[in-house]
Amino acid sequence: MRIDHRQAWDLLCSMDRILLLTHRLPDGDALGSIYALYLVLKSLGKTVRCETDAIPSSLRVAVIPCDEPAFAPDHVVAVDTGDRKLLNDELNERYGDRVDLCIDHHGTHVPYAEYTLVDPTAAAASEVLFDMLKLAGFVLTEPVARELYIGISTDTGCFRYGNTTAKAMRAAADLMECGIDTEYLNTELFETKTREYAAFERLALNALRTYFDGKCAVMVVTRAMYEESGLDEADDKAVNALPRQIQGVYVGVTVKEKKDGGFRVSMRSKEPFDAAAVCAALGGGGHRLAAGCELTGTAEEVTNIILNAVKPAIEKIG
Ligand SMILES: [Mn+2]
Repeated sequence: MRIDHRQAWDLLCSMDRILLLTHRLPDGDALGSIYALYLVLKSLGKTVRCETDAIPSSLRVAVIPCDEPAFAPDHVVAVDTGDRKLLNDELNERYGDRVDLCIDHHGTHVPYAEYTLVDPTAAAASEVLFDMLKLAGFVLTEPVARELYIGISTDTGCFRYGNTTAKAMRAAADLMECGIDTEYLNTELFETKTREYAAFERLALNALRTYFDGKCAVMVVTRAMYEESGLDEADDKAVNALPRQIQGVYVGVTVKEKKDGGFRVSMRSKEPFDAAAVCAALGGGGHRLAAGCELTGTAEEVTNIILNAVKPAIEKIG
């Protein structure tokens, strides 16, 4: 059942012995929203703990001490998780059908919780939480503000993506006024690379090729690149942005060789190229300017499948 911010707050206040969950391969919003909610519930005197997947080292700045002894939860709350399938398999199996409340911002939200607070106009689940806390008159502490800022800033690409609204920026301004060090956070979140990532990026960029008069860029990332750079797979997401960054490119494609064979394809585009349509035709899906699919074959075969699939749309652009 859909509920509003006020009802979600009242519901949280009525709960205790709460387990907090978020989606697999956690990003900044997943962690910012789960930890912000953890801190808020702790400050209300509740017994609460978080269960998350492995946290990428690029998001270490978000991590707070929350090693609670395990307890059997009376209530389960999920944040930033638009579908129970996005919980990791183990958590989905154990808790997927008994989530009491989900707080989310995905327009594609597939209901699974008993109560759902979803606001697709919010840039981040952390913004939904911010709205709820503001409405409830909860006085934000610096640690809570910091987590919410991490969530909103990462889901908007540091306030650059199309989901950046004036409202999201106002929320960030309010969070700044709680005394958080945004310069430090922005440097950690958007500028700092591990040595392994820098080595991995160099190898990946060496493999980048352009096609169709420079309108399409394809970068094939092989298993050898992970081995040579020492990069953990959980930390490889940022390279997906690289092919589209080149001037004149309408569609940038990152093709990553999976551990167990096959390739994961990430497609980023610029208007008027519809990446979602191309990826849907290849058995995947996503958003208009950021989509994906999975393909099998050799790297060369997969590249050819992609080039054939993007060709008609590129020719239309002219
Ligand atoms: Mn999010």
